[in-house]
Amino acid sequence: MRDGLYIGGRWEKPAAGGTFEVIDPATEQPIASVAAATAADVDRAVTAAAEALPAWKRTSGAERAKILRAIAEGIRARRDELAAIEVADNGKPLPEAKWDIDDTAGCFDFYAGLAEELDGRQEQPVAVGDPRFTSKVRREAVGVAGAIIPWNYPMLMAAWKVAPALAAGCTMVLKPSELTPLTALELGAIAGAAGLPAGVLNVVPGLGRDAGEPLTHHPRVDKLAFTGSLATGRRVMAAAAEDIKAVSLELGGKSPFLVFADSDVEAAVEWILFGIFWNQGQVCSATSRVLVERPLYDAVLERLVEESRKITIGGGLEEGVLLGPLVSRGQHEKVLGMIGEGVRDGAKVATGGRVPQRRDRGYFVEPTVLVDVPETSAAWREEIFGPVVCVKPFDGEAEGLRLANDSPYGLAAAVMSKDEERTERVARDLEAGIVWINCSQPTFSEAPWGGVKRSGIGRELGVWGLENYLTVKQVTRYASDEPWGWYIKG
Ligand code: TXE
Repeated sequence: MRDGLYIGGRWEKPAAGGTFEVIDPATEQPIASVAAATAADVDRAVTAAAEALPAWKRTSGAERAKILRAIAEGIRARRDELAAIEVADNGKPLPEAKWDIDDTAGCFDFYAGLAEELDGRQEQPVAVGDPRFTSKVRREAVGVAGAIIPWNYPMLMAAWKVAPALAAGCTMVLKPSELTPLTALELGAIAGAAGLPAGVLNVVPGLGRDAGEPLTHHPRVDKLAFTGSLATGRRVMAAAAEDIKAVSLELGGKSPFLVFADSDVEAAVEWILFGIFWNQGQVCSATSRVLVERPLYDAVLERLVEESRKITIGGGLEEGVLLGPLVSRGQHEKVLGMIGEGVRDGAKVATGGRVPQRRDRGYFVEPTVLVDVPETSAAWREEIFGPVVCVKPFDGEAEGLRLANDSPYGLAAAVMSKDEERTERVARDLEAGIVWINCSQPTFSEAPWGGVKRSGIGRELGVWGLENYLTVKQVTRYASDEPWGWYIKG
Protein backbone atom coordinates (compact mmCIF):
# COMPACT_ATOMS: atom_id res chain seq x y z
CA MET A 1 0.00 0.00 0.00
CA ARG A 2 1.17 3.52 -0.79
CA ASP A 3 2.33 5.64 2.05
CA GLY A 4 1.20 9.17 1.30
CA LEU A 5 -0.34 11.44 -1.29
CA TYR A 6 1.02 11.50 -4.83
CA ILE A 7 2.05 15.12 -5.36
CA GLY A 8 4.71 16.44 -7.74
CA GLY A 9 5.84 12.90 -8.57
CA ARG A 10 6.56 12.00 -4.93
CA TRP A 11 4.81 10.38 -2.00
CA GLU A 12 4.10 13.22 0.39
CA LYS A 13 2.85 13.16 3.99
CA PRO A 14 -0.52 14.85 4.44
CA ALA A 15 -0.19 18.27 6.11
CA ALA A 16 -2.70 17.48 8.85
CA GLY A 17 -1.23 13.99 9.33
CA GLY A 18 -4.63 12.31 9.07
CA THR A 19 -5.52 8.92 7.64
CA PHE A 20 -8.73 7.09 6.88
CA GLU A 21 -9.54 3.40 6.78
CA VAL A 22 -10.55 1.50 3.70
CA ILE A 23 -13.04 -1.31 4.38
CA ASP A 24 -13.50 -4.56 2.45
CA PRO A 25 -17.27 -4.52 1.87
CA ALA A 26 -17.48 -8.33 1.80
CA THR A 27 -15.98 -8.75 5.28
CA GLU A 28 -16.45 -5.28 6.82
CA GLN A 29 -12.78 -5.50 7.86
CA PRO A 30 -10.27 -2.67 7.31
CA ILE A 31 -7.79 -3.47 4.55
CA ALA A 32 -5.73 -0.29 4.40
CA SER A 33 -5.09 3.00 6.07
CA VAL A 34 -4.70 5.81 3.57
CA ALA A 35 -3.27 9.33 3.95
CA ALA A 36 -6.12 11.86 4.00
CA ALA A 37 -5.61 15.07 2.03
CA THR A 38 -6.95 18.36 3.32
CA ALA A 39 -7.03 21.86 1.81
CA ALA A 40 -3.27 22.47 2.30
CA ASP A 41 -2.42 19.26 0.41
CA VAL A 42 -4.86 20.07 -2.36
CA ASP A 43 -3.17 23.46 -2.65
CA ARG A 44 0.27 21.78 -2.93
CA ALA A 45 -1.09 19.40 -5.56
CA VAL A 46 -2.70 22.17 -7.61
CA THR A 47 0.52 24.20 -7.38
CA ALA A 48 2.51 21.19 -8.63
CA ALA A 49 0.03 20.76 -11.50
CA ALA A 50 0.21 24.48 -12.36
CA GLU A 51 4.03 24.40 -12.37
CA ALA A 52 4.10 21.32 -14.59
CA LEU A 53 1.57 22.78 -17.03
CA PRO A 54 3.69 25.04 -19.31
CA ALA A 55 6.15 22.30 -20.26
CA TRP A 56 3.55 19.52 -20.56
CA LYS A 57 1.27 21.70 -22.65
CA ARG A 58 4.09 22.21 -25.14
CA THR A 59 4.95 18.56 -25.64
CA SER A 60 3.80 17.09 -28.93
CA GLY A 61 0.82 14.77 -29.05
CA ALA A 62 3.21 12.02 -30.15
CA GLU A 63 5.33 12.46 -27.01
CA ARG A 64 2.25 12.37 -24.82
CA ALA A 65 0.98 9.29 -26.69
CA LYS A 66 4.19 7.44 -25.91
CA ILE A 67 3.66 7.99 -22.19
CA LEU A 68 -0.05 7.14 -22.34
CA ARG A 69 0.81 3.84 -24.03
CA ALA A 70 3.45 3.14 -21.38
CA ILE A 71 0.79 3.74 -18.72
CA ALA A 72 -1.51 1.26 -20.50
CA GLU A 73 1.34 -1.26 -20.52
CA GLY A 74 2.05 -0.63 -16.83
CA ILE A 75 -1.61 -1.33 -16.04
CA ARG A 76 -1.66 -4.52 -18.11
CA ALA A 77 1.53 -5.76 -16.48
CA ARG A 78 -0.19 -5.60 -13.08
CA ARG A 79 -3.65 -6.65 -14.24
CA ASP A 80 -4.31 -9.45 -11.73
CA GLU A 81 -2.97 -7.50 -8.77
CA LEU A 82 -4.97 -4.37 -9.66
CA ALA A 83 -8.12 -6.44 -10.17
CA ALA A 84 -7.64 -8.04 -6.73
CA ILE A 85 -7.23 -4.59 -5.15
CA GLU A 86 -10.43 -3.46 -6.86
CA VAL A 87 -12.31 -6.50 -5.47
CA ALA A 88 -11.11 -5.83 -1.92
CA ASP A 89 -11.78 -2.12 -2.19
CA ASN A 90 -15.13 -2.10 -4.02
CA GLY A 91 -16.52 -5.62 -3.56
CA LYS A 92 -17.17 -6.41 -7.22
CA PRO A 93 -16.71 -9.99 -8.50
CA LEU A 94 -13.20 -10.70 -9.81
CA PRO A 95 -14.19 -11.24 -13.47
CA GLU A 96 -15.82 -7.79 -13.47
CA ALA A 97 -12.74 -6.26 -11.87
CA LYS A 98 -10.53 -7.81 -14.57
CA TRP A 99 -12.88 -6.43 -17.21
CA ASP A 100 -12.52 -2.98 -15.63
CA ILE A 101 -8.72 -3.14 -15.58
CA ASP A 102 -8.61 -4.19 -19.24
CA ASP A 103 -10.96 -1.33 -20.08
CA THR A 104 -8.79 1.08 -18.11
CA ALA A 105 -5.69 0.10 -20.09
CA GLY A 106 -7.72 0.28 -23.32
CA CYS A 107 -8.84 3.80 -22.47
CA PHE A 108 -5.20 4.98 -22.15
CA ASP A 109 -4.36 3.34 -25.48
CA PHE A 110 -7.36 4.97 -27.15
CA TYR A 111 -6.39 8.45 -25.97
CA ALA A 112 -2.79 7.81 -27.01
CA GLY A 113 -4.17 7.47 -30.55
CA LEU A 114 -6.15 10.71 -30.24
CA ALA A 115 -3.12 12.56 -28.84
CA GLU A 116 -1.17 11.59 -31.97
CA GLU A 117 -4.00 12.69 -34.23
CA LEU A 118 -4.14 15.98 -32.40
CA ASP A 119 -0.71 16.87 -33.82
CA GLY A 120 -2.25 16.85 -37.30
CA ARG A 121 -5.07 19.21 -36.37
CA GLN A 122 -3.38 21.35 -33.70
CA GLU A 123 -3.71 24.33 -36.01
CA GLN A 124 -6.39 24.73 -38.63
CA PRO A 125 -7.01 27.65 -40.98
CA VAL A 126 -10.28 29.56 -40.71
CA ALA A 127 -11.61 31.24 -43.83
CA VAL A 128 -12.42 34.86 -42.99
CA GLY A 129 -14.31 37.27 -45.20
CA ASP A 130 -11.62 39.94 -45.53
CA PRO A 131 -8.64 39.06 -47.80
CA ARG A 132 -6.33 41.35 -45.83
CA PHE A 133 -6.41 38.91 -42.93
CA THR A 134 -5.47 35.27 -42.42
CA SER A 135 -6.89 33.42 -39.48
CA LYS A 136 -6.45 30.04 -37.83
CA VAL A 137 -7.44 28.23 -34.68
CA ARG A 138 -4.98 26.57 -32.33
CA ARG A 139 -6.22 23.78 -30.10
CA GLU A 140 -4.71 24.17 -26.65
CA ALA A 141 -5.02 22.41 -23.31
CA VAL A 142 -7.58 23.99 -20.99
CA GLY A 143 -5.02 24.08 -18.18
CA VAL A 144 -5.08 22.49 -14.73
CA ALA A 145 -7.97 20.04 -14.38
CA GLY A 146 -9.46 18.89 -11.10
CA ALA A 147 -11.16 15.49 -11.25
CA ILE A 148 -13.43 14.07 -8.58
CA ILE A 149 -14.52 10.49 -9.07
CA PRO A 150 -16.81 7.96 -7.36
CA TRP A 151 -16.34 4.43 -6.06
CA ASN A 152 -18.31 2.23 -8.47
CA TYR A 153 -15.51 1.86 -11.06
CA PRO A 154 -12.55 3.23 -9.14
CA MET A 155 -9.76 2.81 -11.71
CA LEU A 156 -11.89 3.07 -14.83
CA MET A 157 -13.48 6.36 -13.72
CA ALA A 158 -9.98 7.69 -13.10
CA ALA A 159 -8.98 6.66 -16.64
CA TRP A 160 -12.01 8.35 -18.22
CA LYS A 161 -10.71 11.65 -16.87
CA VAL A 162 -6.94 11.22 -16.60
CA ALA A 163 -6.38 9.76 -20.09
CA PRO A 164 -8.12 12.49 -22.15
CA ALA A 165 -6.76 15.24 -19.90
CA LEU A 166 -3.17 14.08 -20.36
CA ALA A 167 -3.75 13.49 -24.09
CA ALA A 168 -4.92 17.08 -24.45
CA GLY A 169 -1.87 18.44 -22.59
CA CYS A 170 -3.66 19.31 -19.35
CA THR A 171 -2.21 18.57 -15.94
CA MET A 172 -4.48 17.12 -13.29
CA VAL A 173 -5.29 16.72 -9.62
CA LEU A 174 -7.34 13.58 -9.08
CA LYS A 175 -9.49 13.12 -5.96
CA PRO A 176 -10.64 9.50 -5.75
CA SER A 177 -13.54 8.43 -3.55
CA GLU A 178 -12.66 7.94 0.10
CA LEU A 179 -14.37 4.52 -0.19
CA THR A 180 -12.07 3.23 -2.95
CA PRO A 181 -8.80 5.19 -3.21
CA LEU A 182 -6.35 2.32 -3.72
CA THR A 183 -6.13 1.84 -7.49
CA ALA A 184 -6.03 5.61 -8.11
CA LEU A 185 -2.86 5.74 -5.99
CA GLU A 186 -1.45 2.84 -8.02
CA LEU A 187 -2.27 4.79 -11.18
CA GLY A 188 -0.10 7.63 -9.87
CA ALA A 189 2.76 5.19 -9.33
CA ILE A 190 2.28 3.57 -12.75
CA ALA A 191 2.19 6.97 -14.48
CA GLY A 192 5.41 8.02 -12.73
CA ALA A 193 7.13 4.78 -13.76
CA ALA A 194 5.88 5.31 -17.33
CA GLY A 195 7.83 8.56 -17.53
CA LEU A 196 5.07 11.08 -16.87
CA PRO A 197 6.82 14.27 -15.72
CA ALA A 198 6.43 15.18 -12.04
CA GLY A 199 3.33 17.22 -11.26
CA VAL A 200 1.41 16.32 -14.42
CA LEU A 201 -0.79 13.89 -12.46
CA ASN A 202 -1.35 14.27 -8.71
CA VAL A 203 -3.54 11.99 -6.60
CA VAL A 204 -5.06 13.27 -3.37
CA PRO A 205 -7.38 10.83 -1.61
CA GLY A 206 -9.53 12.30 1.12
CA LEU A 207 -13.04 13.05 2.20
CA GLY A 208 -15.38 14.97 -0.08
CA ARG A 209 -15.63 17.83 2.38
CA ASP A 210 -11.90 18.01 3.20
CA ALA A 211 -10.25 17.32 -0.17
CA GLY A 212 -12.98 17.43 -2.84
CA GLU A 213 -14.42 20.76 -1.83
CA PRO A 214 -11.11 22.69 -1.69
CA LEU A 215 -10.29 21.33 -5.15
CA THR A 216 -13.57 22.70 -6.54
CA HIS A 217 -12.88 26.14 -5.04
CA HIS A 218 -9.18 26.39 -5.92
CA PRO A 219 -8.58 29.49 -8.08
CA ARG A 220 -5.76 27.88 -10.08
CA VAL A 221 -7.94 25.02 -11.29
CA ASP A 222 -9.25 25.79 -14.79
CA LYS A 223 -11.59 22.86 -15.29
CA LEU A 224 -13.59 20.53 -13.04
CA ALA A 225 -14.67 17.06 -14.10
CA PHE A 226 -17.01 15.29 -11.72
CA THR A 227 -18.84 11.97 -11.56
CA GLY A 228 -21.08 11.30 -8.58
CA SER A 229 -24.38 12.23 -6.98
CA LEU A 230 -26.74 14.97 -8.11
CA ALA A 231 -26.43 16.72 -4.74
CA THR A 232 -22.62 16.91 -4.92
CA GLY A 233 -22.77 17.75 -8.63
CA ARG A 234 -24.80 20.84 -7.81
CA ARG A 235 -22.14 21.95 -5.31
CA VAL A 236 -19.36 21.33 -7.83
CA MET A 237 -21.17 23.41 -10.46
CA ALA A 238 -21.82 26.21 -7.99
CA ALA A 239 -18.14 26.22 -6.98
CA ALA A 240 -17.12 26.32 -10.66
CA ALA A 241 -19.19 29.49 -11.07
CA GLU A 242 -16.90 31.43 -8.69
CA ASP A 243 -13.92 31.52 -11.06
CA ILE A 244 -15.84 30.57 -14.22
CA LYS A 245 -14.15 27.19 -14.44
CA ALA A 246 -15.14 24.85 -17.24
CA VAL A 247 -17.18 22.00 -15.79
CA SER A 248 -18.43 18.59 -16.86
CA LEU A 249 -20.77 16.53 -14.71
CA GLU A 250 -21.97 12.93 -14.87
CA LEU A 251 -24.65 12.48 -12.23
CA GLY A 252 -26.27 9.11 -12.75
CA GLY A 253 -29.86 8.38 -13.55
CA LYS A 254 -32.92 6.22 -13.48
CA SER A 255 -32.64 4.73 -16.91
CA PRO A 256 -35.60 3.02 -18.59
CA PHE A 257 -35.56 -0.22 -20.58
CA LEU A 258 -38.52 -0.53 -22.98
CA VAL A 259 -39.30 -4.11 -24.04
CA PHE A 260 -41.82 -4.36 -26.87
CA ALA A 261 -44.12 -7.35 -27.28
CA ASP A 262 -42.32 -8.71 -30.36
CA SER A 263 -39.10 -9.26 -28.35
CA ASP A 264 -37.58 -12.62 -27.57
CA VAL A 265 -38.24 -13.28 -23.86
CA GLU A 266 -34.88 -14.95 -23.15
CA ALA A 267 -32.90 -12.16 -24.82
CA ALA A 268 -34.93 -9.53 -22.98
CA VAL A 269 -34.39 -11.19 -19.60
CA GLU A 270 -30.65 -11.65 -20.20
CA TRP A 271 -30.17 -7.94 -20.98
CA ILE A 272 -32.48 -6.85 -18.14
CA LEU A 273 -30.35 -8.90 -15.72
CA PHE A 274 -27.15 -7.46 -17.17
CA GLY A 275 -28.59 -3.96 -17.05
CA ILE A 276 -29.32 -4.04 -13.33
CA PHE A 277 -27.19 -6.66 -11.55
CA TRP A 278 -23.78 -6.02 -13.15
CA ASN A 279 -21.62 -4.27 -10.53
CA GLN A 280 -24.40 -4.83 -7.97
CA GLY A 281 -26.52 -2.25 -9.78
CA GLN A 282 -24.05 0.45 -8.79
CA VAL A 283 -23.88 1.71 -12.35
CA CYS A 284 -24.89 5.24 -13.30
CA SER A 285 -26.52 3.93 -16.48
CA ALA A 286 -28.19 0.88 -14.87
CA THR A 287 -31.54 0.25 -16.54
CA SER A 288 -33.43 0.25 -13.27
CA ARG A 289 -36.93 0.93 -14.67
CA VAL A 290 -38.04 -1.89 -16.94
CA LEU A 291 -41.16 -1.25 -19.00
CA VAL A 292 -42.63 -4.31 -20.72
CA GLU A 293 -45.42 -4.13 -23.29
CA ARG A 294 -48.41 -5.83 -21.70
CA PRO A 295 -48.68 -9.00 -23.86
CA LEU A 296 -45.13 -9.98 -22.80
CA TYR A 297 -45.24 -8.68 -19.21
CA ASP A 298 -46.11 -11.90 -17.35
CA ALA A 299 -43.66 -14.02 -19.31
CA VAL A 300 -40.78 -11.56 -18.82
CA LEU A 301 -41.53 -11.07 -15.14
CA GLU A 302 -41.73 -14.80 -14.48
CA ARG A 303 -38.39 -15.55 -16.17
CA LEU A 304 -36.76 -12.49 -14.59
CA VAL A 305 -37.75 -13.60 -11.10
CA GLU A 306 -36.65 -17.16 -11.83
CA GLU A 307 -33.22 -16.11 -13.11
CA SER A 308 -32.70 -13.47 -10.40
CA ARG A 309 -33.09 -16.19 -7.75
CA LYS A 310 -30.34 -18.27 -9.39
CA ILE A 311 -27.68 -15.54 -9.10
CA THR A 312 -24.82 -16.61 -6.85
CA ILE A 313 -24.12 -14.02 -4.17
CA GLY A 314 -20.80 -13.84 -2.35
CA GLY A 315 -17.41 -12.24 -1.87
CA GLY A 316 -15.82 -11.08 -5.10
CA LEU A 317 -13.03 -13.68 -4.98
CA GLU A 318 -15.38 -16.63 -4.49
CA GLU A 319 -15.79 -18.90 -7.50
CA GLY A 320 -18.90 -18.41 -9.63
CA VAL A 321 -20.10 -15.30 -7.81
CA LEU A 322 -22.16 -12.93 -9.96
CA LEU A 323 -23.28 -10.50 -7.26
CA GLY A 324 -20.94 -9.09 -4.63
CA PRO A 325 -21.62 -6.77 -1.70
CA LEU A 326 -22.51 -3.11 -2.04
CA VAL A 327 -19.60 -0.76 -1.53
CA SER A 328 -20.30 0.50 1.99
CA ARG A 329 -22.51 0.42 5.04
CA GLY A 330 -24.02 3.75 3.93
CA GLN A 331 -25.00 2.40 0.49
CA HIS A 332 -26.34 -0.81 2.10
CA GLU A 333 -28.59 1.24 4.35
CA LYS A 334 -29.64 3.51 1.48
CA VAL A 335 -30.61 0.63 -0.82
CA LEU A 336 -32.51 -1.34 1.85
CA GLY A 337 -34.17 1.92 2.94
CA MET A 338 -35.36 2.70 -0.59
CA ILE A 339 -36.76 -0.81 -1.03
CA GLY A 340 -38.67 -0.30 2.25
CA GLU A 341 -39.90 3.08 1.10
CA GLY A 342 -41.13 1.60 -2.18
CA VAL A 343 -43.04 -1.12 -0.29
CA ARG A 344 -44.59 1.47 2.03
CA ASP A 345 -45.68 3.38 -1.10
CA GLY A 346 -47.48 0.26 -2.39
CA ALA A 347 -44.81 -1.65 -4.35
CA LYS A 348 -44.68 -5.46 -4.14
CA VAL A 349 -41.47 -7.46 -3.88
CA ALA A 350 -41.53 -10.11 -6.61
CA THR A 351 -38.19 -11.47 -5.38
CA GLY A 352 -35.36 -10.39 -3.10
CA GLY A 353 -35.58 -7.24 -1.05
CA ARG A 354 -33.55 -8.48 1.90
CA VAL A 355 -30.08 -9.23 3.16
CA PRO A 356 -29.34 -12.78 1.96
CA GLN A 357 -29.55 -15.53 4.56
CA ARG A 358 -26.17 -16.78 5.90
CA ARG A 359 -24.63 -13.38 5.16
CA ASP A 360 -24.35 -11.74 8.56
CA ARG A 361 -21.20 -9.92 7.46
CA GLY A 362 -20.73 -7.81 4.37
CA TYR A 363 -23.02 -5.34 2.68
CA PHE A 364 -25.06 -7.82 0.66
CA VAL A 365 -28.53 -7.30 -0.79
CA GLU A 366 -30.46 -9.95 -2.72
CA PRO A 367 -31.22 -9.35 -6.40
CA THR A 368 -34.54 -7.55 -6.09
CA VAL A 369 -37.47 -7.18 -8.46
CA LEU A 370 -40.19 -4.70 -7.49
CA VAL A 371 -43.60 -4.51 -9.21
CA ASP A 372 -46.59 -2.20 -8.86
CA VAL A 373 -44.28 0.65 -7.89
CA PRO A 374 -46.29 3.89 -7.94
CA GLU A 375 -44.92 6.44 -10.41
CA THR A 376 -44.74 8.93 -7.56
CA SER A 377 -42.62 6.69 -5.32
CA ALA A 378 -38.94 7.54 -4.79
CA ALA A 379 -38.25 3.89 -5.65
CA TRP A 380 -39.53 4.66 -9.17
CA ARG A 381 -38.15 8.19 -9.53
CA GLU A 382 -34.81 8.27 -7.72
CA GLU A 383 -31.57 6.41 -8.23
CA ILE A 384 -31.38 3.43 -5.85
CA PHE A 385 -27.88 2.41 -7.01
CA GLY A 386 -28.22 -1.21 -5.99
CA PRO A 387 -29.46 -4.54 -7.37
CA VAL A 388 -33.06 -3.39 -7.50
CA VAL A 389 -35.19 -3.22 -10.64
CA CYS A 390 -38.73 -1.85 -10.92
CA VAL A 391 -40.85 -3.57 -13.58
CA LYS A 392 -44.04 -2.10 -15.03
CA PRO A 393 -46.34 -2.98 -17.95
CA PHE A 394 -47.25 -0.48 -20.68
CA ASP A 395 -49.75 -0.35 -23.53
CA GLY A 396 -48.40 0.86 -26.87
CA GLU A 397 -45.44 2.97 -27.97
CA ALA A 398 -46.81 6.33 -26.88
CA GLU A 399 -47.42 5.22 -23.30
CA GLY A 400 -44.08 3.42 -23.17
CA LEU A 401 -42.29 6.60 -24.23
CA ARG A 402 -44.26 8.74 -21.80
CA LEU A 403 -43.32 6.48 -18.88
CA ALA A 404 -39.72 6.22 -20.04
CA ASN A 405 -39.26 9.99 -20.38
CA ASP A 406 -41.13 10.88 -17.20
CA SER A 407 -37.94 11.22 -15.15
CA PRO A 408 -35.78 14.07 -13.93
CA TYR A 409 -32.79 12.14 -15.30
CA GLY A 410 -31.67 11.35 -18.83
CA LEU A 411 -28.41 9.44 -18.84
CA ALA A 412 -29.24 6.24 -20.72
CA ALA A 413 -32.18 4.23 -22.07
CA ALA A 414 -32.62 0.87 -23.75
CA VAL A 415 -35.21 -0.41 -26.19
CA MET A 416 -35.86 -3.93 -27.43
CA SER A 417 -37.98 -4.87 -30.45
CA LYS A 418 -37.55 -6.84 -33.67
CA ASP A 419 -39.04 -3.87 -35.57
CA GLU A 420 -36.07 -1.79 -36.69
CA GLU A 421 -38.17 1.22 -37.68
CA ARG A 422 -39.75 1.25 -34.25
CA THR A 423 -36.43 1.03 -32.42
CA GLU A 424 -35.01 3.88 -34.52
CA ARG A 425 -38.09 6.02 -33.84
CA VAL A 426 -38.03 5.27 -30.11
CA ALA A 427 -34.27 5.92 -29.97
CA ARG A 428 -34.94 9.34 -31.49
CA ASP A 429 -37.69 10.16 -28.98
CA LEU A 430 -36.05 8.90 -25.78
CA GLU A 431 -34.69 11.72 -23.62
CA ALA A 432 -31.25 10.30 -22.92
CA GLY A 433 -27.60 10.83 -23.77
CA ILE A 434 -27.12 7.15 -24.59
CA VAL A 435 -29.60 4.74 -26.17
CA TRP A 436 -29.03 0.99 -26.45
CA ILE A 437 -31.05 -1.01 -28.96
CA ASN A 438 -31.59 -4.71 -28.20
CA CYS A 439 -29.01 -4.59 -25.40
CA SER A 440 -28.15 -2.63 -22.26
CA GLN A 441 -24.87 -1.21 -20.94
CA PRO A 442 -22.17 -1.90 -23.56
CA THR A 443 -19.69 0.97 -23.30
CA PHE A 444 -16.87 1.83 -25.66
CA SER A 445 -13.94 4.21 -25.29
CA GLU A 446 -14.77 5.49 -28.79
CA ALA A 447 -18.41 6.51 -28.13
CA PRO A 448 -19.64 9.56 -26.19
CA TRP A 449 -20.83 9.11 -22.60
CA GLY A 450 -23.02 11.53 -20.67
CA GLY A 451 -26.58 12.60 -20.08
CA VAL A 452 -29.28 15.19 -20.53
CA LYS A 453 -31.59 16.76 -17.91
CA ARG A 454 -30.30 16.20 -14.36
CA SER A 455 -27.90 13.49 -15.44
CA GLY A 456 -25.30 16.12 -16.16
CA ILE A 457 -23.57 18.23 -18.77
CA GLY A 458 -20.76 17.47 -21.16
CA ARG A 459 -19.61 14.17 -22.64
CA GLU A 460 -16.78 11.87 -21.71
CA LEU A 461 -15.03 9.28 -23.89
CA GLY A 462 -14.38 9.40 -27.61
CA VAL A 463 -13.25 12.60 -29.27
CA TRP A 464 -15.84 14.41 -27.15
CA GLY A 465 -13.93 13.41 -24.01
CA LEU A 466 -10.78 14.95 -25.47
CA GLU A 467 -12.59 18.18 -26.41
CA ASN A 468 -13.51 18.53 -22.71
CA TYR A 469 -9.88 19.28 -22.01
CA LEU A 470 -9.18 21.47 -25.04
CA THR A 471 -9.94 25.04 -25.84
CA VAL A 472 -9.51 26.87 -29.14
CA LYS A 473 -7.50 30.02 -29.59
CA GLN A 474 -8.15 32.26 -32.57
CA VAL A 475 -4.93 33.58 -34.13
CA THR A 476 -5.54 36.28 -36.75
CA ARG A 477 -2.84 38.04 -38.77
CA TYR A 478 -3.04 41.30 -40.69
CA ALA A 479 -1.38 40.12 -43.86
CA SER A 480 -1.70 43.16 -46.08
CA ASP A 481 1.07 45.64 -46.96
CA GLU A 482 -1.50 48.44 -47.01
CA PRO A 483 -1.69 50.57 -43.83
CA TRP A 484 -4.97 50.12 -41.94
CA GLY A 485 -5.65 53.84 -42.26
CA TRP A 486 -8.54 54.42 -39.84
CA TYR A 487 -6.94 56.98 -37.53
CA ILE A 488 -3.75 57.75 -39.39
CA LYS A 489 -4.68 58.76 -42.89
CA GLY A 490 -2.36 58.70 -45.91
O1 TXE B 1 -21.74 10.32 -3.82
P1 TXE B 1 -20.91 11.68 -3.83
P2 TXE B 1 -21.90 9.20 -2.68
C1 TXE B 1 -25.07 8.39 -6.58
C2 TXE B 1 -25.72 7.09 -6.13
C3 TXE B 1 -25.28 6.99 -4.71
C4 TXE B 1 -25.29 8.44 -4.29
C5 TXE B 1 -24.45 8.80 -3.09
O2 TXE B 1 -27.12 7.24 -6.19
O3 TXE B 1 -26.14 6.19 -3.94
O4 TXE B 1 -24.81 9.13 -5.42
O5 TXE B 1 -23.09 8.36 -3.28
C6 TXE B 1 -16.81 13.54 -3.56
N1 TXE B 1 -17.17 18.64 -2.87
N2 TXE B 1 -23.81 8.14 -7.29
O6 TXE B 1 -22.31 9.83 -1.40
O7 TXE B 1 -20.99 12.37 -2.51
C7 TXE B 1 -16.68 12.21 -2.84
O8 TXE B 1 -15.59 12.26 -1.93
C8 TXE B 1 -16.41 17.93 -3.73
C9 TXE B 1 -23.90 8.05 -8.71
O9 TXE B 1 -20.67 8.37 -2.63
O10 TXE B 1 -21.35 12.44 -5.01
C10 TXE B 1 -16.47 11.27 -4.02
O11 TXE B 1 -15.11 11.34 -4.45
N3 TXE B 1 -16.42 16.59 -3.79
C11 TXE B 1 -22.60 8.10 -9.34
C12 TXE B 1 -17.38 11.86 -5.09
O12 TXE B 1 -17.61 13.21 -4.69
C13 TXE B 1 -17.22 15.91 -2.96
C14 TXE B 1 -21.48 7.41 -8.67
C15 TXE B 1 -18.73 11.16 -5.24
O13 TXE B 1 -19.40 11.20 -4.01
C16 TXE B 1 -18.06 16.60 -2.04
C17 TXE B 1 -21.52 7.57 -7.23
C18 TXE B 1 -18.00 18.02 -2.02
N4 TXE B 1 -18.77 18.75 -1.21
C19 TXE B 1 -22.67 7.88 -6.59
N5 TXE B 1 -18.78 15.68 -1.37
C20 TXE B 1 -22.52 8.02 -10.82
N6 TXE B 1 -22.89 9.10 -11.51
O14 TXE B 1 -22.07 7.05 -11.38
C21 TXE B 1 -18.42 14.47 -1.83
N7 TXE B 1 -17.47 14.59 -2.79
